[in-house]
Amino acid sequence: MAPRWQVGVSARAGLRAGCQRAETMAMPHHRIVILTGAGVSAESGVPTFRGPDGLWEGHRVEDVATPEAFARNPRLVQGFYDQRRAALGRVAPNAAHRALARLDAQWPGELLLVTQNVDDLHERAGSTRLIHMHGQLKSAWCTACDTRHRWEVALLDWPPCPACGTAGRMRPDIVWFGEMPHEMARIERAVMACDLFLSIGTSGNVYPAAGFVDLAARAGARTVELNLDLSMASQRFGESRLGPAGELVPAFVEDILSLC
Ligand code: BJW
Repeated sequence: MAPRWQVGVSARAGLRAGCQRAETMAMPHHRIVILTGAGVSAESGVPTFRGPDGLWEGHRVEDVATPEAFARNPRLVQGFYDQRRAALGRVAPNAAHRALARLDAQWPGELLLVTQNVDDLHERAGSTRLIHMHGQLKSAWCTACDTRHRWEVALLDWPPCPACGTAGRMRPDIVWFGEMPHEMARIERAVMACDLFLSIGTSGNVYPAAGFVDLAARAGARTVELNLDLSMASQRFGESRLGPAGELVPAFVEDILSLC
């Protein structure tokens, strides 16, 4: 399907003015918040959650990605996350991750990339202004002493916590259903203050992330969705553009940076 992207005259003028102000006054006037979901990593070979080849292999993610499922069958859940952590070594950032890293490096105003993804492809592409709101595969959380540790290896054999030494209490540092996503106060402040809210590759099924577009729109931001298909949230965006992130995101970033 052809892209449906249009930049309105006033939006263009606003962005250009923002870039100029950011340069001449050395202070950022244009604030961008980007939300990414599984679709941004799909072209790297990381499965999405709710597609036909859904990540949890026949299980609804809502049924298995819960603290209750972990309590019922910890070996199954630890093993599943161990496999996905190991699989990160076999995937690489794609053109969409690289374009967002370029935007991060070259955008003179404020920018925050909020990812729902637990892979590390944004940081490997070079993004630095980044929050992993649903946790990270390469982090483990000790529920005995409430510390988090960078983690590259398996958790299935219940290693002791590097901080408190307790064995059997390290779990994947992943936000499951019913748990509070990370850094919500900081994210909501940024969303409510942004001029441009951009959502990439997310189905809009999971809250609070799916509600950010409403917060941004209420605050007067321009809201843009880049997604393969129409999502649950499409109607709430000012603009949608349909296609693969690996094509749409570099074109979008080029457009934004060309206004500076
Ligand atoms: C492409 C593409 C390509 C494909 N290019 N695009 C009733 C109403 C409202 C809310 C609730 C409710 N009952 C319960 C809740 C809350 C609950 C919730 O939202 N439930 C829903 C099921 C209704 N949420 C929570 O519990 C959250 N916590 C919470 O709410 O705390 C309380 C709170 C209150 C107030 C403020 C703040 C907090 C926690 C949610 C945790 C989600 N965790 C997971 C982790 C799974 C573990 C794992 O990794 O294994 O996060 S679930 C899973 O879904 C994962 C993802 O980050 C998340 C979102 O999925 P995403 O990224 O959108 O992926 P898909 O697969 O759904 O979509 C991919 C999209 O890409 C598709 O649209 C494709 O078309 C597209 N695409 N290829 C571009 N090449």
